[in-house]
Amino acid sequence: MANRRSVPIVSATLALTLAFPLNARTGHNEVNVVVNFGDPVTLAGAGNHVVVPEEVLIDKDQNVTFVVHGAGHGIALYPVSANTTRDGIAAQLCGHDPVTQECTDPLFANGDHTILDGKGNVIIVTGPNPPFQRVDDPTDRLFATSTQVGNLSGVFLAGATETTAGTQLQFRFTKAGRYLAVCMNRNHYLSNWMFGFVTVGPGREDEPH
Ligand SMILES: [Cu+2]
Repeated sequence: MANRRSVPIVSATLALTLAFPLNARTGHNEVNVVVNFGDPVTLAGAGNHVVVPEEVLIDKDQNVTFVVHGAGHGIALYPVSANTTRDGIAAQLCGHDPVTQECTDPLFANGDHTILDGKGNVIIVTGPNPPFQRVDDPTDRLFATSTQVGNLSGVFLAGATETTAGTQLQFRFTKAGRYLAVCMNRNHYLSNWMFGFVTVGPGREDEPH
């Protein structure tokens, strides 16, 4: 469902990005790709717990701006192997009812889960909740917005509402590779599959001549 929904939004986002390159350095060709963290139309419920688009492709040294929609989201970013797929990650998360698309195990999100990439490398170990209130494994992670310190879980990001813009976080990808962006909300990620990928190409200077 998210795939179908993402198509027109990607087009609109790219059009906006190209129409308004807000960069004070004239002559500097800045590319900024928007990834919506939370569905920008459906602002509540499981339908909000998606990353739109689920896949983006950029060149090295380009930016991704994560724009947060709806409530309860935290963003964490991990490098993964190039052969890591959406299906491969989803197969390690809560199984979904084929009709309702809902997680069939209400206890799943609080369990201890280990997420592997396509090569079998350990990417995320969640530990159980309690005490781990977030999807919050710092190992090899590039950044996290809502990490737990001691017993205090980090606050989630302010998302866009009908009338208010949400948090906009920009990350500059300086190394080629494939990256997994997950929601740090255990229910959103582990139960509702709220994750997406950024693939970073080698960049022009690295291309063979
Ligand atoms: Cu979320």
